[in-house]
Amino acid sequence: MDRTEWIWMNGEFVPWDDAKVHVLSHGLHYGTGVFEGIRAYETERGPAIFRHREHLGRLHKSAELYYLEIPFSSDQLRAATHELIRRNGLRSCYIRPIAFRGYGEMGLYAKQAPIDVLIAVWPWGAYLGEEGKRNGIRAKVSSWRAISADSLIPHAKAAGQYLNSVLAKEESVKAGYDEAILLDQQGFVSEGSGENIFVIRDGVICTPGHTSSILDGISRASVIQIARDLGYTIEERGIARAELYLAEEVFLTGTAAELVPVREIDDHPIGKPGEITTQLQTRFDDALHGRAEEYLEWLDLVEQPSVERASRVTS
Ligand code: PPE
Repeated sequence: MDRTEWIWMNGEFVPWDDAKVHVLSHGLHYGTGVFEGIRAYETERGPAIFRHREHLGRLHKSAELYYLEIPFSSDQLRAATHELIRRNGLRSCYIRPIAFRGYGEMGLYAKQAPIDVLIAVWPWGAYLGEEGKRNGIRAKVSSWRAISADSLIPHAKAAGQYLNSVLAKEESVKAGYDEAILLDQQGFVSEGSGENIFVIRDGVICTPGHTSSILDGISRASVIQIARDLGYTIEERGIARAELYLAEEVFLTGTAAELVPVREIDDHPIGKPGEITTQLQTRFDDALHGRAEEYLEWLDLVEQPSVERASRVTS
């Protein structure tokens, strides 16, 4: 992991090595935390954060679902993130805000333990590899089912829930694949270990809906909008396992992964990245990097200090 200089922690900027928590932090023991994965991209007008407000909104909603109160507003977290990117001198980066129950009380009803909030930023390359992004990845349907909505909350991006993703990912990598695809409790397709999934059949772009234990992905929503704007039909529906093998094209979306084609599932070839996948990938990439006029509103520009202001601050 690439280190940066500063981390924002509970309202203060602290050096990377000093950003520490107590070993008896509640979140470490019980997974009681919620987090986000966000990316900032280099654009002509400086670093810009993709759908920043939506990510911060989801962070607060995830917290609420688990009865955690984040002691900072989205506006405060947004301003802190901007300043953090400026201080670290980054032009593009991954952004990881996390809020978790901290140190102060043990046991499951630990209302005396405060909520710690921190934001870290670091450069993070292609999540499933550059080669995977270009030529597609090989995936395996996991023997682990996705967490069900009657045990945990797939709509929340909560730390403890990721044990499910970790099991699936470990299994797929150990078996020689790049990524895992999880089925939901009914045996329908849910999502990747850290990505939403899209399956193209007869030219129609299909993706599992909200009742299939998915995270309501922000990349997913963006790609759906882009596809609709290009005139494609999108169906949110239950997807049978065999449809993965019968699909013309399959791809994954996520903040870390961006848009990644899938070229093989359970040793069934899907083929090299197809026409629709490639078109959506290019368009999505343009949106991320501020090259698509109609999606500029998705970008939260990190204002850079003007040369005048910067010199005033240093003098
Ligand atoms: N499903 C899961 C389970 C998931 O973790 C992610 C993001 C998505 C779908 C896609 O959501 P969105 O990023 O809003 O489009 N996974 C994050 C964590 C990756 C990690 O290894 O950490 C991410 O992509 O940042």
